[in-house]
Amino acid sequence: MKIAFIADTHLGLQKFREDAFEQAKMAFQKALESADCIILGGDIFDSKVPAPEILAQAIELLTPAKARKWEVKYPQKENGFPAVFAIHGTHERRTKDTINPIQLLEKASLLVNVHASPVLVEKNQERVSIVGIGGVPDEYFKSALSALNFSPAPDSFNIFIFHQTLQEFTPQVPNLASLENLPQGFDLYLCGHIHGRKSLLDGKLLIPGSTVVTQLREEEQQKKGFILYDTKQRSHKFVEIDSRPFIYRELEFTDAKLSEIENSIRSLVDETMATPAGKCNPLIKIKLKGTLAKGTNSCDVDACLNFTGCHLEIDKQFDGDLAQQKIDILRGLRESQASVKELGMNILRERLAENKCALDKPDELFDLIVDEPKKAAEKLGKEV
Ligand SMILES: [Mn+2]
Repeated sequence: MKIAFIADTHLGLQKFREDAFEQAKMAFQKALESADCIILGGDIFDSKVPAPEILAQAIELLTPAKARKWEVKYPQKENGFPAVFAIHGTHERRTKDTINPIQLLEKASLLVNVHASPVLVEKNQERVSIVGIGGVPDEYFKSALSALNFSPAPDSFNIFIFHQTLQEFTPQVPNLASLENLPQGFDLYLCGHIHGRKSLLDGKLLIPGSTVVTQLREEEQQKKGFILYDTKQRSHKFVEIDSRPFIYRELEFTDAKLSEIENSIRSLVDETMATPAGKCNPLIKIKLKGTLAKGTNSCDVDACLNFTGCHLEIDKQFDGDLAQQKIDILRGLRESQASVKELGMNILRERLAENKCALDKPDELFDLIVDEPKKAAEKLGKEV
């Protein structure tokens, strides 16, 4: 069976909303041309409560899959669903008793949600079992895995999908689950969440990366696309999509004046633009490092820069540039929901401890406070 694995399309992404949709569309079109089924590895949406316009984008992507006559059959499930299987990502995770956007799309018969719910599919006597676990906060991944106690199905090719980082992917983050915590005995492990492409365990664990640039990090310069896996050959290939090129560069200065910085940026942009990188205008991020000359204010740098034909982002990280550091902290907080959530979670943990209130899942309470403050108040009233 040929399986297309697409992850992290981030529909509704604030900064590059058009790219997110166009590039996801291209991935879906190519997947429909070449695969017997499609698996989605979470973060289809950028937010857990997408706007109707963004839900409409997902419906537009999934409708051709619904219309297509799939050759795969579901021996254990009523037919009527397309061969599109998904888990929710960390961006789509909501509290119990609410409906996340993946569950919503399943209700519309546009996909099958395989979070903690295995599906068996069959084509030409070949049986493939697909199951997975949606994204959870990292500290709960190990306990969620042991609670759900996944095991492979007999006489099938077994696929396990997850949306999480592991010790082996990000060694700098402490206390993460590792490869050995994953359920054993599956033939293929597919992982979303990580936005750069990776292959581990001799091709048994595959990460396609996101289909769109989200954070403008150095590691996001790879070509975007998805994985096409052949269960009979046990081999895979990466299928590229025509994504907006992203170029990341660093420039280092010593006691630099404004004119020197601007000239360096200009020649770097000119040089980059001289090599045609693709159909659309490239996205260029330049990180500025080192030291500034006395009296030079880094805040003046981008005021004079105006380029056509590319999207330019400048990250100013000069030594001792306190004004810019403060701006960066504020901007980082504004742009990263996760950081704000972490701050909020820490405050909530402190308050719960002060009030000697021992809740076993403070993160669920936190989500409830965000989504449904009334219910949260009721819950707290009962617990305290
Ligand atoms: Mn993601």
